[in-house]
Amino acid sequence: MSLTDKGVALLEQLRRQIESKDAIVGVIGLGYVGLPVAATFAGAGFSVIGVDIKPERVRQINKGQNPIGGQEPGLAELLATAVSSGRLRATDDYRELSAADVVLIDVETPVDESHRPRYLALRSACEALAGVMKKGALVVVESTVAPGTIDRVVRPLLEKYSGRKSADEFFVGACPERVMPGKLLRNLRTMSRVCGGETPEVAQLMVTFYRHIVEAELDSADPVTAEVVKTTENAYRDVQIAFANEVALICEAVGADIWQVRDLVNKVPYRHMHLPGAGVGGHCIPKDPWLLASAAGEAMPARLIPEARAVNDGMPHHVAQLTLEALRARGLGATEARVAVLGYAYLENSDDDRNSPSQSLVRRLKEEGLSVAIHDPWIEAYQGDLQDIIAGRDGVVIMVAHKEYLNLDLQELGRAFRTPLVVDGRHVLDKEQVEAAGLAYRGIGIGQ
Ligand code: SAJ
Repeated sequence: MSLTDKGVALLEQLRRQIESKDAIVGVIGLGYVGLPVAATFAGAGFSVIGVDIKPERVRQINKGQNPIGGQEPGLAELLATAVSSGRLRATDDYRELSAADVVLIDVETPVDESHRPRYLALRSACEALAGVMKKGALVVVESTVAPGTIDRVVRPLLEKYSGRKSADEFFVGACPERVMPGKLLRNLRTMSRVCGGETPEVAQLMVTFYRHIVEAELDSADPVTAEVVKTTENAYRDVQIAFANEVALICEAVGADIWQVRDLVNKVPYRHMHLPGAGVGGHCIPKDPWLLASAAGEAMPARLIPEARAVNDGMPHHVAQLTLEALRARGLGATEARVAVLGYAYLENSDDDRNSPSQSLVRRLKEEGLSVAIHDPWIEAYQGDLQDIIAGRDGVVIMVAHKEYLNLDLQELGRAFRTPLVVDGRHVLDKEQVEAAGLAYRGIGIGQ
C-alpha cells in the first residue's frame, strides 16, 4: 500500500494539525480503554469528542463523573478537568465525528461460544463513522482484533460506506491498547505501543500522534504486525500458564511439589515458568489467544494455542475434583458437604470478576450438589465477615490470592470448621503450617 499524491498532501496537512494539537480527536467507545484515552488526549491539550451508544454513560461523562468502576488512580480527576475545561465532550451522535481529524476505535471485540471473533460493535462503528468521516481523517483501531482484521474488515467497510479510498482520502491503522484494570492511566503512559500504519508514512504519523501521551517506545509497523503482536503477547502468557499448570498436574500424580520444582527450574538460565493456579480469567488472556488462532490458515490450524486454553479452562474443574476427593476422604459425600469459596475476582486485589475461574468452580460444585458460600473482600456482593461465612463449613477453597487471605489465622479457621479442609488454588498457604494446625490440605501441584 502506498500513498497517492492527494494522500501525501492530506497526510502532511494532518501532521501539522497533530503537531500543533489543532487536530480534533474522536474516540468511539468510552469504556475502560476509550475513556482513559479520551481523557488523556484532552489532558494533553487536544479537543476530544467521545462517542458512546449508552446515553447514561454519555450523561455521566458530560457531568465530569467517572463511570468506570474499580480503583483507577487519577482517572476521576483527569476526566473532571477534561470536561470542565471543555476539551472533552461525550455524545451518542456519530455525526459529531464529522469534525474529527483522528478517530480512535475502542469498542469491544469478543469471541463467540465457538471462539470465533464477533465484530458486531466494530462493524457498526466503522459503518457509522464512514458515513460522517472527514476527508483526510486518520482512523486507528485500538481494540484487540485478530490478525488481518484491518485489511479484511475495517478498511473495506470504511471505503464502502464513505465512498473514499484509504491512503488517498483517509488513512487507517492499528495501535492495540495495553491497559490493565487498576493501572489504566499508568499503562497508557508507560507501556510501549506498536503503531501499525497502512503505509510507513501513516505509521510515522501515528508515532507523532501517540508521542503526545506515551512516554515509552513507539514502534512503527504495518497493521497486521500490530495485530499479531498484541494477540501473541497474550497468547504467549496463556500458553506459559498452561505449561505451568500441566507440570503441576504431573507433580500431583508423582508426589512432587510444583512450587519447589518451579523454583529449581527457574534457576536454569532462560527458564521462566509461570505460576500454576486455579485457572485463567480476565478480559484479555482468555480471549486474545482465540483471536490469534482464528487467523491460522486451514492448512495449518493452530494446535498449541487451543490446547493451552483447554488446559487452563480445566483448572477450576481440577480444583473441584481435589475438593470432592478430599471431602470423600473424610466420609463426606457431595450432597452433604458445605464449603466456602474464597475469592471471586479473576485477579488478586481486584474487584474485576470477568471470566473468573471461580465462576466455573462454583457452578461445578453446585452441580455436584454441594452447598457453596462465596467470600470476596473486593466484591461488594461477597464482602461478608469471613468467620461468619466459614462457620460450620467443611472447608474453604482458595481461588484468588487476595492480600486478605495471605495471613489467615489457621487455628481460628480450624475451630470454625465442621470438617477442617483447605483446598489451595493459588498457593496462598503453606501445606506444613496448615497440617500443623490440624487441617487437611490439598493444593494445586502438590502431590499427596
Ligand atoms: N495467571 C496465572 N498464572 C500466571 C499469571 C496469571 O494463573 O502466571 C492468571 C491470573 O490469576 C488471572 C489470569 O491468569 O486469572 C490473567 O492474569 P494477568 O496477570 O495476565 O492479568 P490480565 O488478564 O489483566 O492481563 C493483562 C494483560 N495486559 C493487556 O492485555 C494489556 C497481560 O498481557 C499482561 O501481562 C498482564 O495484564 C499484566 O500482568 O500486566
